[in-house]
Amino acid sequence: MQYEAEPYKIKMVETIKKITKKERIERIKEAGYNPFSLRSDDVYIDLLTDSGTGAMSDRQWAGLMLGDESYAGSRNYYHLKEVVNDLIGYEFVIPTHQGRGAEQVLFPILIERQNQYVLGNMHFDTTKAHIELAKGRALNFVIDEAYNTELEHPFKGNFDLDKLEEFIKEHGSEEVAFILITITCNSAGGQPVSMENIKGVSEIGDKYGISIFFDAARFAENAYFIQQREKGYEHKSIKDIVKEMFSYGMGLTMSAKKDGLVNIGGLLAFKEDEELYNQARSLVVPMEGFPTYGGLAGRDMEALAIGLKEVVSVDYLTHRIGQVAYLGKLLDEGGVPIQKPVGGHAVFVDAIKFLPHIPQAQFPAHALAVELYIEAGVRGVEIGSLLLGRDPETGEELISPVEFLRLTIPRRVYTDNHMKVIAKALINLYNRKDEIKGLRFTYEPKILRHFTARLEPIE
Ligand code: P61
Repeated sequence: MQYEAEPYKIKMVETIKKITKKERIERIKEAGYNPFSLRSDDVYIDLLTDSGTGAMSDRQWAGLMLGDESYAGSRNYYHLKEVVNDLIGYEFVIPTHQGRGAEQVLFPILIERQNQYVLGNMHFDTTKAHIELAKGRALNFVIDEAYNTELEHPFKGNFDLDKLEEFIKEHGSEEVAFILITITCNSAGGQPVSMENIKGVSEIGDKYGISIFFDAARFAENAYFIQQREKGYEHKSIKDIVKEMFSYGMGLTMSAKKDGLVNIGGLLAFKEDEELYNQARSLVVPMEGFPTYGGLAGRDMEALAIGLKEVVSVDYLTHRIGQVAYLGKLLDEGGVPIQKPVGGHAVFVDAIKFLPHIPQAQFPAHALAVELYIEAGVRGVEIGSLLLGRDPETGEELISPVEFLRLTIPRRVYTDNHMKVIAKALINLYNRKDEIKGLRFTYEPKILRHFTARLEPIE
């Protein structure tokens, strides 16, 4: 550890600029106090998401030049397929334009009847939306420890296996369409799932005849945590851990915009079920494109094939996870309440503890996101009651078990100096937290409201 720095040097840079505080106050007001509606040119450090925002390597950029843009049978598809076969151990591979492209193809196949359940550790919002569009019901079984931000637990993304089995026994396995293991568990704070827990879920699946799938967006980060934290895996390679994890499922959807290290792309893959693959292949044509491109250009598939090989490098992962942990450490030392331990792709600030005077119905984490933008031009994102929305049946405002401001770190983009600026800004906010006010809607869209909502501070 003694002499470690970024495991890369910088060959190309993108200028970012900082507008004045006065300008930021105007911009966020124009944006209806919704950071999603800001222009990125008005953002200094952008932590909205780690999805598609990473920097590709020189090899990936070189790979773009090898794009074979044939409609059918592109050589880059075969390269991508080989990499997935080798790394993940799944035989059948379909590219998609991004994660939700894979979800929209797979879920209607697996959800055979209205109101069947899809059981997960914690479904991400767009995943939940796709389950519901396919007439299924999305339920979460993450361990209670995930909701207690102060409690240190090495695998806060784990399923509560007892609750999971109890539910299946009570409702009957025919009511369950499939089980989806999200690695890492984004909504709980980028928290990993242990191999033991994955194995446990798979045993329950076998016992009750329920299929196991992975939502694999951050699979390499999950594997790294297993290597660092789980007994028996400390001497295994990331590649071996990745292969073992996926061996417990029958397929995956993947947003490749995260651990695929690309700006656009997704995957749908099946271990060995050829019939399922054939069903998905037929459906992918009208939804995403011919099965050997699935909405991607040949060059995108090449960049993804290379990205998947790069992301399992232990040097890369040590720095990646280390940088996120560094930001967490700075915030913790400054007294800012965060989800502990720090997860893989982001630091999650606990807004209930940060702003105890703002009721959840006034969106404390969103208020914090707005203030952080005004303070330093840093754009984070709310993961809380604003994102959760209303009960689709009763229309009642749902209160989220957590209110997080997610500071999501793009891959290979910012330096530790950026981390210092982010931490300083939040610590300054913490020291004047009593001045921060809650927000209310001036416009509330019916579905996925957080993207386009407009709000105003409650004076
Ligand atoms: C994110 F503000 N995540 O975390 P797609 N599964 C998982 C994801 O994290 C995920 C998808 C599937 C995003 C992007 C995002 O309200 C938002 O490639 C575990 O984005 O289609 C995406 O993959 C979907 C940001 C999504 C949002 C929805 O930032």
